[in-house]
Amino acid sequence: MKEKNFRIGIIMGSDSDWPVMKAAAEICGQFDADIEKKVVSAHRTPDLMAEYARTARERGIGVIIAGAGGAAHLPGMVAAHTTLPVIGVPVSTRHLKGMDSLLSIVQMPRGVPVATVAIDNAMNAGLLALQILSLQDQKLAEHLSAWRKEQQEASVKKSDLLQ
Ligand code: RP5
Repeated sequence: MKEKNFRIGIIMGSDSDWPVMKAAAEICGQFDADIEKKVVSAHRTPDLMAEYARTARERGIGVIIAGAGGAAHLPGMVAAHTTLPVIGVPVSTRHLKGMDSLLSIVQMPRGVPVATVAIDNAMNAGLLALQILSLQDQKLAEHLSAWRKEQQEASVKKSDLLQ
């Protein structure tokens, strides 16, 4: 089996977050990342969450993507237990449409950062994780540039539809 050069942790508070979070796994998979996916809840399994975060670096993970909805403490609590970069994905909710998740994730106190993407934008979390890892991986950096170029070309082609 081909050896994967970089490993990304994708965690979420509940399996109900997966329909949103799978976009992160899909884009990381496109770039051939080794992905570790898990349901880890800050509220329902706090000990497991702490253990996960404390041991992530020794398991070879370079960046953690954490998605949660509502009182979305997972990204912040994971960030409290590791110095790996943590990217939070606010998952939309039925009652407050994800504003609750967004504010819970983005308003971290000084000293414990979490990079926060837009509500339900797990794809951007995956891309940001890849970009961080590309600092140490030239091939990945080139792959990301090629992907951006394709996106640019596809966007330009859309003008044809306007004629
Ligand atoms: C959060 O509560 C999860 O991240 C999820 O977004 C939300 C609802 O969880 P379930 O009740 O669907 O398991 O912890």
